[in-house]
Amino acid sequence: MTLFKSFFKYGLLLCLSGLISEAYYAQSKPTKSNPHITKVVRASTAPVIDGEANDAAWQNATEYQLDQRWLGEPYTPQDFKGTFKLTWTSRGLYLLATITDDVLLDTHKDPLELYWDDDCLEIFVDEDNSGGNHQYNHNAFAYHIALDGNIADMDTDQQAHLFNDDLKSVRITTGNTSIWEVFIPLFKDDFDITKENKQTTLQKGQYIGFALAYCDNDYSAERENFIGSVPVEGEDKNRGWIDASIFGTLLLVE
Ligand SMILES: [Ca+2]
Ligand SMILES: [Ca+2]
Ligand SMILES: [Ca+2]
Ligand SMILES: [Ca+2]
Repeated sequence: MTLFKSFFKYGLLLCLSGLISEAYYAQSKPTKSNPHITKVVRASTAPVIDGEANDAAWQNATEYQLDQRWLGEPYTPQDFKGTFKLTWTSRGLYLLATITDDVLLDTHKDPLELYWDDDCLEIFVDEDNSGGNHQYNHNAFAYHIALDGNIADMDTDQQAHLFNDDLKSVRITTGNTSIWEVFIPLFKDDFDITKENKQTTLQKGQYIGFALAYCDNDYSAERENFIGSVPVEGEDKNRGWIDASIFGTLLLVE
């Protein structure tokens, strides 16, 4: 076979395999623009939410970096460093975040006042991975978990409310390192804070919109950094609280 023929043959093969995988991907990929897909493996035993990372489910779970600077100046690893792991059961998502932060600051004692300017872990979740606006609706949620354990987000009345009865979170801090272990139930966009809401039963093959972030403030009036888990295109990267299209996508697998 001449060199030309061999190039032609393998080029054609590569092209065909590309088309096949493209067709498969098109069939299964989510419709929103952010292509950042993370496979999350099911836990055979759900982690105990106690701030201890010794659960079997966490031992082999992939660790991801929390390293996308959405707001603020460049920072050092002493100022902030974050990693996280995810797993799931039919009941919901489980998160283990390990955060190094040199100064823990909780200036606003009212949990509904400027909670994003205190140190907090922020969990973005979009049950059906639809993307789109969620500022004052429940197309998606942006749960802010404060150092005192309060969990706040905006509701349809355009006011902040507590979601302490929905998620379960425990933080244990040793030195400069905090472990946040969180159970995150999923709710559809007809969620009504005044009613009992039915949790979604999670299934293999399901896509979920998800991002994680940390608001780091050490000594300022407003947060110094906001560091997320997914890259956000464009100048304005503080869009997660409004636009679920910037979230990444989780794919639930066995
Ligand atoms: Ca645990
Ligand atoms: Ca810090
Ligand atoms: Ca949605
Ligand atoms: Ca801090």
